Amino acid sequence: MSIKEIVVPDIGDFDSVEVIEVLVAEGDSVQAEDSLITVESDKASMEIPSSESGKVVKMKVALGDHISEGSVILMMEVDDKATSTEKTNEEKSTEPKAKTAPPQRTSSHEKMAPAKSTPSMSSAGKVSVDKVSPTANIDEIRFSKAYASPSVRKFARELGVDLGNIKGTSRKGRINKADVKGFVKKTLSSGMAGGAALGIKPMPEIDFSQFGEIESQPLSKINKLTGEFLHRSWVTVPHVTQFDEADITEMESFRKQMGKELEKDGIKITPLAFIIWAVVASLKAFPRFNSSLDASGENLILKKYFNIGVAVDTPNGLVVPVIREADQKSLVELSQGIRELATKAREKKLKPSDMQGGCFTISSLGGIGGTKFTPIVNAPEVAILGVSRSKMEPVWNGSEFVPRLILPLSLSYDHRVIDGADGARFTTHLSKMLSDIRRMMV
Ligand code: CAO
Repeated sequence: MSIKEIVVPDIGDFDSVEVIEVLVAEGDSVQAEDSLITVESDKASMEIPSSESGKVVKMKVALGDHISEGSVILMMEVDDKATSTEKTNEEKSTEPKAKTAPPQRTSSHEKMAPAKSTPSMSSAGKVSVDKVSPTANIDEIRFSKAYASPSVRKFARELGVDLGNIKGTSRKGRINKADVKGFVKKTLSSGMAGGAALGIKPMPEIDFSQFGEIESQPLSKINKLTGEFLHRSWVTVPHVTQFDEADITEMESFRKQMGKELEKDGIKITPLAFIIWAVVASLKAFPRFNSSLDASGENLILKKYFNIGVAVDTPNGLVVPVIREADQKSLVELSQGIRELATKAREKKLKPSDMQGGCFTISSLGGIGGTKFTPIVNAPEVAILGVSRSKMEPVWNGSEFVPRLILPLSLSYDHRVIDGADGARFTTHLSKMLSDIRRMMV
């Protein structure tokens, strides 16, 4: 090991130019030809590459310094053995190669017209366009017009980031590496990553106030969290929704009869308790609906427990508390469980553990209205049941139309795990359970 001075090489007619970017820091490991600093004259800017590989032990320049050929940029700890091996290899090579890449020039956004692509001098001395192939979601014209150095352009391309979307924070609006990292971080946390990964351009920023009066309201914490989960499920789970309906005429008359008896004890039973019971019976008959794919997507984890999530509408947004061991609970216990969790949810008293461990979710909009809807699977669960408002309808019994109370059901499922035929079998079974409550006794 030895300590070497890394100096500014021949930079042509650049003399006493200002350091506008320091691209490495003490302690960094650097490869030969990695860019160390960017300098700028009144004509153009240029990246100065390293002539050696090693570890930066001392920086000798700082932002704003003026440097010329021969100025010391930094002190580097160099592995002499590696250098001599490299040299031997280079000598063996039949093609002569320049040891140090010439400095990389980039256009100045003020003095020079923006380059069509991003030319940089390769180590063989030839002009090469970006080494990384263009990414689908990069607008090449905006990318080329962006004010950034070749290394920042390369970095952005590697991440698939369109520099045209970034506002530079360096002098004169130049985009630096930190700006690219900040943009990626912001994009990931705003849930835009799914779109970028799919090659979808970000939503344009529109000033809606130009069309009329507006009010900006921040999303609640629950809105943001739920939005992230739903977005992930929407883009990663291939959804199919199976519609069906159940004749709940008998179930409703039984519920009303029971309701009267239980009213004096302050207990109220809604259709949802029956639906949870029927869902559990259907999960037992179709165990694949009570499963999750593991993170690798290669194995199906079948669950032997029956924890049912119930979507609850609260003033702050949608939450999904879980009724544990629903298979062990009576209708009254299920009703009390729903009420307790819904109250806790609306009073913001749910604990994280109240929302974990679900196997299957029910989203009931029956108390509100609507005919059908397509719920989004609460991944990693593989299916969700949407329940809409029941309605009295004329049903043909073979000889005449009779009034029957019909409950609309919408089952969305993960098509990677559940086939269409099984989707239809599940809702048929569920409908049968709800239509004939004598089955509850069996
Ligand atoms: N058809 C007709 N009436 C229904 C019904 C249905 N499918 N489901 C419930 N009702 C009735 C109830 O019987 C009750 O009527 P009464 O007061 O006359 O007895 C009334 O509607 C209100 O019920 P409820 O909504 O208070 O109770 P619930 O047990 O049905 O539901 C809960 C509880 C917490 C699920 C519900 O309040 C809720 O928050 N629903 C919204 C869920 C949601 O936002 N889903 C969308 C998620 S996005 O996928």
